[in-house]
Amino acid sequence: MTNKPILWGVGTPRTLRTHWALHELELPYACRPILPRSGETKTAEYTALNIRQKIPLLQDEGRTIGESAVIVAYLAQKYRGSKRSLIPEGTDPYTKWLEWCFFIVAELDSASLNIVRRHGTKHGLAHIYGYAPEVVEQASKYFQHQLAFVDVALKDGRDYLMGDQFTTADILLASCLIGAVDFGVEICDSAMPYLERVTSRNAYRSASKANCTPVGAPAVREPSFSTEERQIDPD
Ligand SMILES: N[C@@H](CCC(=O)N[C@@H](CS)C(=O)NCC(=O)O)C(=O)O
Repeated sequence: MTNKPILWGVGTPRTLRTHWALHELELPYACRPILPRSGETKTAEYTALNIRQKIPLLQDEGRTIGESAVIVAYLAQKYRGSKRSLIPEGTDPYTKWLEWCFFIVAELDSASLNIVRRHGTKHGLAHIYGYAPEVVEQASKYFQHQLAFVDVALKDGRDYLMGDQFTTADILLASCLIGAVDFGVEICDSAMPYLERVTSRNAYRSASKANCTPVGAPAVREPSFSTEERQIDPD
């Protein structure tokens, strides 16, 4: 029995967010590397933990926490004030951070990129949700329109969304920018150097490795294929 947090899920930008936060905070954890659309989110064992049958999911000190943005916010809150704090102090910075987090999840992810991903063919899921090129085009434009607000912020020369401090808002934003590049949606000028800056962090690199799909994993796997626990010790 382990007292370390257990993170369920690998292989998607949403799971990457949660690995990244754990690596930023240098927290040892165990990973159950299950994949989406593999059958593994639908097993009885996993459904008992997460009735929504989605990854990522974090188990920590008796808590079971779903939703990638919530998991990273939970970790940030739990380890706030530490050397590697991922959440700003003070009511005004906290409120601004919260605004960025909700904006990114609602506008950049749910209202646009997720639609591009579901209905597009470039690394997308059109084979499951249906091919809808006009919808993809509109959602891409909407993403770019919303990203203009990020552009205005980054153009003042700040390193991170909250200024000098790297926070979970950057983890959320970077995961969306990575997704956009992957799906062929153009990102604004200031986003490129920002993305290079945040993805050159050691924690990003090690989290990306931890988030890798197990080598040789077939698209549809037997429930028992990969549910062995991987122990991860961020350096
Ligand atoms: N809003 C959720 C979305 C989670 C989600 O949709 N996860 C997908 C993979 S990206 C999933 O687990 N799908 C279940 C499956 O396909 O088996 C979050 O951010 O955590």
